[in-house]
Amino acid sequence: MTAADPLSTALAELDALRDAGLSALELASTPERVEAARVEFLGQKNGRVKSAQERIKTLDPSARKAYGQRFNAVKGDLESAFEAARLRVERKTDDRGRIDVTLPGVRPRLGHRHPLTQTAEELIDLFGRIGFEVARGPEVEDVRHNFDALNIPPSHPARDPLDNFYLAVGERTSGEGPIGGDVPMLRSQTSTVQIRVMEAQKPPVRVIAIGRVYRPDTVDATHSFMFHQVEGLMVDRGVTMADLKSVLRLFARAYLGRDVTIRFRPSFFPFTEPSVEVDMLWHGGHRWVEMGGAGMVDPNVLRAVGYDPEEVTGFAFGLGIERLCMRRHAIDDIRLLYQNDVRFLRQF
Ligand code: FA5
Repeated sequence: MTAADPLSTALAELDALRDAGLSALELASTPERVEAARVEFLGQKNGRVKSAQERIKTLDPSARKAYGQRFNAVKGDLESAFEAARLRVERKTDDRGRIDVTLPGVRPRLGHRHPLTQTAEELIDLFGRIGFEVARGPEVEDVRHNFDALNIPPSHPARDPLDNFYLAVGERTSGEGPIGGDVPMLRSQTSTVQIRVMEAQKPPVRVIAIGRVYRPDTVDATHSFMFHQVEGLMVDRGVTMADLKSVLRLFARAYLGRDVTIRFRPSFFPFTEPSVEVDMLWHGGHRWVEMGGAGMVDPNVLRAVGYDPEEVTGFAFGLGIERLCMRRHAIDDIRLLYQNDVRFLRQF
């Protein structure tokens, strides 16, 4: 075994000095103890830091730069720790070490709910006022609820493995045909909950479902690979497209404000006919951003859950919760909602 070289030994001792000094200062609970720790470590005459400084002279000139740098860092750390300790004990105790209970304390900073949670709660409240109850469904779904029962044919591009998070399909061999049935997946839309609700209850139905959905989308200012949707479903005798548009306009005004403009564009979803996409005029007023999709529930979907499309009709919608929250609070990048930076979160 070779002995450690003098520089390594000296650096290790500097680190040990720092640890000893920091713990002495942290443990000191009265001004006297803080002062004693200061004299021991940072004292001008015989302080341990001073001795460590002298040691540089004993080292080979080639080692002095490294030692000097480490020494300065250790000294800086101890000086900051002393300052922190001094402030901590300052005036809080009298000369016998007793705490002065009349001094103002440190106000604890209270946490609060995340803006997305606040948005979800507000949506539940707003839709609740017009008679929508809350329904829930699992985030780990099966292909039947995510696609089959929603009238999305086996060959539909929305099922592409590159656009979905399928689970446990690693052992499939080619030639097995489209992914279907019980194959588990992270749901890509909350429309799955429409099916679960209709399978479980007879009309009339008036529900919203809020939750996370997953898609391997490329992340940018308005896209994330995990986001939240609010799904709405109303099925009853005589429900029309006019009801759908009124509910969405009412909701947009209530949540986003009277001055927010929304528009409906003809679109296509396999589970609604006719279908629309709903856009909102983004903050700044220069561009439209898609808020969600909607439409009249396709008769095939109603039939598949045992409803009679001759008797009842329905509308459904699915809106992106992040984008609603962003529009409401003029947030320009979805990623801010997921970075957990308290300076951002504190504003809501
Ligand atoms: C759907 O997901 C349909 N299930 C909506 C629907 C429900 C139509 C019921 C008809 C009836 P779409 O893929 O367009 O549609 O997504 C709906 C909304 O989710 C978008 O308008 C957008 O607001 C939001 N969204 C979609 N992808 C992302 C993403 N990667 N990041 C954040 N939000 C997203």
